[in-house]
Amino acid sequence: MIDEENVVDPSHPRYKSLMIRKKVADAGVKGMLADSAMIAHGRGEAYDYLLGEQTTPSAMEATREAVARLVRAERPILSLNGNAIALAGADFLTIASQLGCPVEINIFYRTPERMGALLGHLKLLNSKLGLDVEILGGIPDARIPGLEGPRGACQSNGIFEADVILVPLEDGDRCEALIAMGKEVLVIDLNPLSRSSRTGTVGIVDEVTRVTKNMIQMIPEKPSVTEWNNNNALQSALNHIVESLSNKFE
Ligand code: PTJ
Repeated sequence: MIDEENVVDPSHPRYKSLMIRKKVADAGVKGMLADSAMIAHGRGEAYDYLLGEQTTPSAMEATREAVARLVRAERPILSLNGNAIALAGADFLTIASQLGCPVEINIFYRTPERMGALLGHLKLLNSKLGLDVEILGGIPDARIPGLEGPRGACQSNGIFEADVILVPLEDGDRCEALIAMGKEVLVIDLNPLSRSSRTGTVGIVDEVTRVTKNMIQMIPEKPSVTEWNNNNALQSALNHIVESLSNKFE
């Protein structure tokens, strides 16, 4: 499967999933991630397994709705944590460039070392891709009200002032705090039962690397915002899991 040099055999039936896991492992070695990053990833993998490791129709609809809201926004922003950057940093920069908005590194377990590694990684990707996306988060000068400690730190010209915010793999507290600030919060989380999925304006129940690829395709289409019912969308995701489990051994 993965040998001692961390090389994945492409013939393995779960090659894609193992390659995604390898991205997390490699970023951990570079000091970009929280100690619990692989546990969080494993939780996501379990839900993805139950979803069939595919974008369900309801996740595609939620992605379209999130894109519509980002396109409509006056001050959109992508809030990126360690796992999101490890898994899809280049795609998030591409999305920010398409939308003409900044990204902001906003991490739960904030240390100067991790911030430095994440900023360095995104700057490198920016130049490799030939992009000039503004990367915020390094010099926080504002606080998300109600969030204690370093995780509430943000930039006034970024997350603090944004009207629509994309938050992949977010923790429930911050999602709630951002909603309380009056923002539209677009969540990417494989767990349809998580507080983030349930609290967000739009919950996309899908794997982050598939979501970013879909968003890059959809942004030029400029979809329209609908009357979004987040509970219905989350229920569809749960129904998909239940139906696929009940058909398993038929
Ligand atoms: O970089 P930091 O310090 O901000 O820390 C990031 C983590 C992810 C470690 C931190 O926010 C955390 O502990 O998150 P939680 O509370 O474990 O929540 C992560 C959520 O993301 C869980 O509900 C997982 O199911 C989901 N998830 C994990 N991997 C993926 C995912 N959702 C989409 N795509 C994934 N690849």
